[in-house]
Amino acid sequence: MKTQVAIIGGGPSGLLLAQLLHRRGIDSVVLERKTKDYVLGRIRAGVLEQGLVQLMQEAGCADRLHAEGLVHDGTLISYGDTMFRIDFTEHTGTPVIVYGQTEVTRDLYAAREQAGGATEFNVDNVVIRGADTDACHVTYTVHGQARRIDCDFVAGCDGFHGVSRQTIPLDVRCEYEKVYPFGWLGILSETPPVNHELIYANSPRGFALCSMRNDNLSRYYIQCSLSDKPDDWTDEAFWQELKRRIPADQAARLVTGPSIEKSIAPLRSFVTEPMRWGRLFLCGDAAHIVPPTGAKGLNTAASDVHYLYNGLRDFYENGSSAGIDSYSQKALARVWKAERFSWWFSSLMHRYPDQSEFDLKMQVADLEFLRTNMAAQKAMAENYIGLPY
Ligand code: FAS
Ligand code: PHB
Repeated sequence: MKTQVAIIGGGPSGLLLAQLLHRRGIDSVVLERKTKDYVLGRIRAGVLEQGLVQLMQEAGCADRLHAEGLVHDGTLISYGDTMFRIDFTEHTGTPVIVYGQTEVTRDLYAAREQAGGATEFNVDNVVIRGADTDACHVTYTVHGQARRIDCDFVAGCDGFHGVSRQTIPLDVRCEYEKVYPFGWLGILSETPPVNHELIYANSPRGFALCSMRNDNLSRYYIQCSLSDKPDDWTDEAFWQELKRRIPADQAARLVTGPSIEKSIAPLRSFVTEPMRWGRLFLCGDAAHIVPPTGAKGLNTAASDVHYLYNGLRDFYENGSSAGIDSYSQKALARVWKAERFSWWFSSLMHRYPDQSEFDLKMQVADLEFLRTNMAAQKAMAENYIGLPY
């Protein structure tokens, strides 16, 4: 088989890139390790920056997003029983959209199928070969059958545990990592959200987040120990702990119910440089990871896709390699700002085992400054709604 761009990974990065390229007549093949249902079953991000919304529009996939997505003009932040609001639209003129990553991925798969795009599921043993030569190709197996795709370029959109990043030689790659001493226990429940906006809560018992997917589907998280397993937490224990971490008036109005999904995500900050090696380009979680506190994971994958899509378009339509040659530097410039914001917001909102009494005083002073200073709120809002591409 031959294609212009071989895309490893059928998550949001790979699918969005494939759809954007298709709309410009650039051919791609998507190779996905799992099944479509498995990919859609993963409950992940919930908040979309305008940049991702615009890319979905450019991809022709934004109808349902606009019909069902929830426009959020701000968010609530609480510490103890103090709660204040950051008004994104007042500070930046821009809201965010609450629309689950599962739905983004579902819309992109529907578009891929409608376009008749080639997607191979259940692929194994993916190996990217000759990325640093003019004979770039990918070999893999499907149900034990050996396959090969000859391609101009490879987009490594296969997430943190994929093969793409590992293809770049160790003496070329430079990796930066911070592992957080806690995880997020998340549940999905068919209950009305406790508030129409998100609540990020810093409490002496740890972080909590109240989010949602729609008027009767809520998403809640609590900071938990890395040694916890989802089965260690009954629904009742989760609800009781969540109530202890959010302001009393919110806890009093919390509607509880059975969890329909329960999972624990470890938190890390991670970046690999460069994001390009020859004909291989890394996109999304394959290149970087953020703690989900700032809702930057999916949204930073989107800006990578934006840079790579426009670079490949420039190459095929104008014969210029300027865009693909500057991809890594452009993408990383924005990645590091997302890493900083996610690290800062995580430091502000979580309890760390090694925090001293002084550290806790600094955290409260930081929160007080954010609550009372409009310049601080504007800076927070600009990062949260998404820095420019
Ligand atoms: P993905 O990991 O989504 O997709 C990669 C795809 O590649 C997967 O479908 C995988 O099956 C496939 N793949 C892997 N190896 C392969 C191989 N060798 N061959 C072929 N295919 C292969 N972000 C937020 O903004 N908010 C959140 O609340 C949030 N929660 C998260 C919770 C968890 C548990 C995780 C892991 C991430 C979370 N994220 C969150 C970040 C998440 O949304 C990612 O940023 C987003 O999925 C990035 O999309 P992709 O880059 O497409 O990577
Ligand atoms: C979610 O709704 O899953 C969500 C929202 C905001 C975050 C993280 C997760 O910062």
